[in-house]
Amino acid sequence: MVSSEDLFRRAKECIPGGVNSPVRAFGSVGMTPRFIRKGLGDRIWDVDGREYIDYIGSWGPMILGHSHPAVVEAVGKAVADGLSFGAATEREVEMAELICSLVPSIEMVRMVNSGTEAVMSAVRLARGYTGRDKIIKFSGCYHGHCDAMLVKAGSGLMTQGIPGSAGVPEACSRDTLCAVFNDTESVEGLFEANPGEIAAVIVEPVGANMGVVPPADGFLECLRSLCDQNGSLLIFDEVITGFRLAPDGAQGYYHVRPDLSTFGKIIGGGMPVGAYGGRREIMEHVAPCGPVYQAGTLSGNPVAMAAGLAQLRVLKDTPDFYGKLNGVGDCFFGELKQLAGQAQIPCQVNHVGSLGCLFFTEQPVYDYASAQTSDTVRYTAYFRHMMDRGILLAPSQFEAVFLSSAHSDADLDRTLEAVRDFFR
Ligand code: KE4
Repeated sequence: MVSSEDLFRRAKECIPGGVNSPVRAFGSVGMTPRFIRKGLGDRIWDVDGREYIDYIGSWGPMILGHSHPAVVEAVGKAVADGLSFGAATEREVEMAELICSLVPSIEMVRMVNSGTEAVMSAVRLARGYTGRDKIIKFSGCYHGHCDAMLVKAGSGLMTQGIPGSAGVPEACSRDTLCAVFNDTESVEGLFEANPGEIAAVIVEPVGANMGVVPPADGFLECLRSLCDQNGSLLIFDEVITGFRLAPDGAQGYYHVRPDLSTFGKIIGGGMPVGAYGGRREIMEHVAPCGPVYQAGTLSGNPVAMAAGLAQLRVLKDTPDFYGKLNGVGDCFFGELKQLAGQAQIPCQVNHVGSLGCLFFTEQPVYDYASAQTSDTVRYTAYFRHMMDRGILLAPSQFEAVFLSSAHSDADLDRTLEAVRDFFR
């Protein structure tokens, strides 16, 4: 039987860092990464035969758990008819119609292959539509790895402590301005210093790449009015929050309507899918009907569409899906918060619905700087403690716990018991 250690050793010979995405390397927890063989429901198995309750959930897509029967069946049927044609298919129309029907701010949507591509395209569209170059983002928010967004990003970049990235020309990041999440004055200041030059503000409506950081009351509303006052577009990066917090994502959950939204993860059902969309008069600037170019060989791939459609239809057709899942999240993270409050170790719990995390710091976490006060050595001890008990969390303090409808009460209770053990 091959081991994770064997595979990691081989992988490092032919894949940078032995992984196809940095966070998978378990670098910040100083361990050999687990190579996964199988997932079913809320469980995954590594090649070494170990079983885990999975809270990574592929970083968000597995909101129904692994290998949901409706998704597996849909993919099987789609594959039988061919994997890709480089031509339009009915499923792309069905996916676009479904997203437009679920998200009121979306009148038109374009499929791409990742969240990064969705953000890159939405930023280009905002620039093309407004004729302006500057973009405001927020420190600690991660929007994928397109050059313009690798400025004080969250997720892997935060874990590695890299403020930006090598290889990004200053010319590409010069027009990306960084504000402070939950600090409206920092945004106002950037607008005042760059009058008439801001194409868009892009924000994760719930920060989930510096750990989980909810928006302060009024923060999203303030971004909306600042964009309106300055003729700039508001872009909600809903790659994580889209179809997780509500049928219409964080924009529905918080009742703030962006001009453009980006999606990924859940809309692919585990397959590589991203999307960006918004008002018709903006989206009609996208080629071939407008001057903003964007394209993709596998965009709207029929197999990926089948997986995404199957997942979105289960979410849409399951009575009170979000009320139930968000309720499970409130209970689970509420109990976690209680344990944290009783613990001798300084820690905080932030959550929104089924998305949350435990920070090892004594101060409340409400932005990038406060998240960085977390004790990552303590987090590593926590991660290893949980893993030893068959519970797989994110191998980084600056990621999220993703709950799914497949997480059983028994598994959630077992997880909380393991947390109690850690705090003893
Ligand atoms: P992808 O290109 O990885 O599909 O999406 C980029 C992206 C865009 N926007 C948000 C809010 C995101 O969270 C992401 C990607 N999320 C990380 C997890 N925090 C992906 C995990 C990884 O990089 O391996």
